[in-house]
Amino acid sequence: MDMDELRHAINNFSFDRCKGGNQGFNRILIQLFGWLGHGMSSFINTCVYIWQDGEYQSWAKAERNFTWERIEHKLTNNITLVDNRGLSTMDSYEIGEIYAQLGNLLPLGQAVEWTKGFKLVNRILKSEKLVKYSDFIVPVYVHSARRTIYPEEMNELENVFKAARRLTGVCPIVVLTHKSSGNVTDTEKMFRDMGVDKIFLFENCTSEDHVKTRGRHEEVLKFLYEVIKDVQFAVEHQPQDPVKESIERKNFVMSYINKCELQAKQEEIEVQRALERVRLEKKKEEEEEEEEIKRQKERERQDQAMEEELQAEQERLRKKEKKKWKLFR
Ligand SMILES: Nc1nc2c(ncn2[C@@H]2O[C@H](COP(=O)(O)OP(=O)(O)OP(=O)(O)O)[C@@H](O)[C@H]2O)c(=O)[nH]1
Ligand SMILES: [Mg+2]
Repeated sequence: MDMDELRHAINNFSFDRCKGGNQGFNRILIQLFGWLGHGMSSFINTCVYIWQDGEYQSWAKAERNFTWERIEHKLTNNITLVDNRGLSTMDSYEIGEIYAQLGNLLPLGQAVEWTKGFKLVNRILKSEKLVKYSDFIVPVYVHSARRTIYPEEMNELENVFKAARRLTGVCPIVVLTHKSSGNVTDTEKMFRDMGVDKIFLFENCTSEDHVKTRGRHEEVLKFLYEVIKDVQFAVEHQPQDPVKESIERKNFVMSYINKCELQAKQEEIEVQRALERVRLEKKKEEEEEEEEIKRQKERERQDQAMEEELQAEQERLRKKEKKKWKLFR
């Protein structure tokens, strides 16, 4: 397909044109997620700039500040890109929030919070009337090719990708940014090893560098085309019932939160137990030290008594000797 054909296919995508009809959907939400500063907002700027093919602007306010909210950027009547707050630790609170987003359980346009405890459950329950079941979410993980992935992070990411597929019905797409300055070959291989099959390489457009090149245009159009093809496949081949699936997704996310909470409580109990063990051991050591001091004192007292007894005996003998000499004189 050439670029015009790709553009035409993307522009004309509509759920109504899928075999079997729209199944209750009317919009694709391309939900970005990834580490802080890896280029999510710049990727949105790149897509909008290339799609509109006009003047460059920083629509998603990259470069100026961190993103804190899930801000939507409409591309076509049926496709919207959603910016996100970047992950900073990838702990269970951040992952729980991402799962809730991918499960379409939280509304757009609100601050992204890494809420602890059961606060996320409350936010999900409060959001029930605000989310649109007609949105079809496509998970897109944005990662800078300048940053290597550590082995423990790979395991975590693999789990996140599996959950993302389960929550959305599509395999997450990976977007590698900083293509020209990062270690693309190794980073790409790591994602392939994790089972990711759709990886797109980008040198994002920025305010300093937004030259329109054929390569950039083609990559953005191919990316968007893959998104619509994945969605079309899912809608045409998997039974879709947005309301029923929303309940299943909610159960999945709730049980994840529950499991993390139980694990956190269990860890806390184990920490308390370990502290108690250390406290008891210390107490025992102190008691033993005290006992030893007592024993030492007792030994000293006995030595002293023996010494005194010896001296008294010597004194007695000396006196006896003296008396004997007096008698002889
Ligand atoms: N050279 C180059 N710079 C990039 C690329 N992507 C992003 N940047 C720069 O990296 C910095 C962070 O990019 P953002 O797009 O703001 O990153 P983000 O993921 O939205 O980060 P936060 O919202 O801050 O969490 C900015 O200065 C961008 O200009 C890229 O592919 N190549
Ligand atoms: Mg951002």
